[in-house]
Amino acid sequence: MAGEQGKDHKPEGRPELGEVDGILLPKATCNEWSRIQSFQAKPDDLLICTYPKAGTTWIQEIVDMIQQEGDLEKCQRAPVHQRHPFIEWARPPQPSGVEQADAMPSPRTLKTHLPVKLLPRSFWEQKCKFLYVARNAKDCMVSYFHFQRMSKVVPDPGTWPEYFETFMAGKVGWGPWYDHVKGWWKAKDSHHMLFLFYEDIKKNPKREIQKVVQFLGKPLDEATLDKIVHHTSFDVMKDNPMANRAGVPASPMRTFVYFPSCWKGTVGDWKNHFTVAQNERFNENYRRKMADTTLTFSMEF
Ligand code: PPS
Repeated sequence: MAGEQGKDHKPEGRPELGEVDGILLPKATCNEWSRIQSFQAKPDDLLICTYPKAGTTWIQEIVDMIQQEGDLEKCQRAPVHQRHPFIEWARPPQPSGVEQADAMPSPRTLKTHLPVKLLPRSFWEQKCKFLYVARNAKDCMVSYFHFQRMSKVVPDPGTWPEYFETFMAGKVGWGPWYDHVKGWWKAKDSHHMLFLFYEDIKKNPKREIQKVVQFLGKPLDEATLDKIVHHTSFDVMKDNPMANRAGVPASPMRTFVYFPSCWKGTVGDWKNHFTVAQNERFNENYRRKMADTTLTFSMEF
C-alpha cells in the first residue's frame, strides 16, 4: 500500500495531479475515477458545488445550521468534512468520498468541486438540488495560492508570478476557474439550483442566508436566522474547531490548521498581491475568456 501511494507523490511528499478530460485533479481521484463516475445520487441529495476557495466551508456551515434549525450542538456533531462527504475525494487508505456518501443516511448533503462536465450523471438524472457558490477569480487565485503554499496535500504553487500564470492557464486542481463558473451558471437555467456569490454573502449575509432558507424549504424564525448569521461569520467560524478542521489530527501530509493565519475571508485581498502589470494582463485575458457569458462579479467593495 505504501508503495502504491508513493507512486503518486513527488520526492518532497507533495501529491501529483492527474488529468481527466483535460481537467487536472489529484492523482488519487483520477485512480478512483470510474467509481466516482458511477456514484449513485438520490433524489433528495443536496449538492454543494464550488470552485476551490470560493467559500465552500462557509456555505457548508450555513447549510448545516439551517438544516439543524440553528441547533449549535447538532452542528458540532462532526467536523464539517465528515458532515458533508466530498464525493471526488480519495486518499487511500482513508474512506473515499464515495464510500462516505454511500454509508450516509438520507437526506444527504454532499460537496463537490467538479466542473459540470465531470459531474457524475446520476446527479442530473435524479434531479438533485444544487447550491453553487461563486467567488471572483482574483480572490480565488490568491486564496488558492496561499492554500497550496500551506498545505502539503496539493502541489507546490511555485512563486506568486509563476502561480499567476498557472492559474490563468487553468493548470490547477479542478481546472480553469473560467469554465467552472460559466458551466455552472449555464446549468442553473435547466436544473434546480441556487446560485450565490461569495461577495454577496459577505455584503449582506442575512439576505443571502434567507435565500438558502427558502431554497431548502425550511422556514426559520428571525432569532434563529440572526443566530446563524452570527455563528457563520468569519470571526466565529475561525474559532470553531468543527468548521476550521483544527480538530483533524496532524499528519505528515497535513501540517496546518484549516483556518491558517493567512486566511482573511475578505473581498479584494487580490489588491495586496497583483502588480499593476499583472492586473492589466489579467483583465485583458479575463475579458476574452468571459466574453461569452452574462455572469459578472464584484471584485472589490
Ligand atoms: S476549500 O478548501 O476549497 O473547501 O476552501 P473554501 O472553504 O472554498 O474557501 C476558503 C476561503 O473561504 C474563506 N471563508 C470565509 N470567508 C468569509 N466568512 C466565513 N465565515 C468564511 N469561512 C471561510 C476563507 O477565509 C478562505 O478565503 P481566503 O481569501 O483565503 O481568506
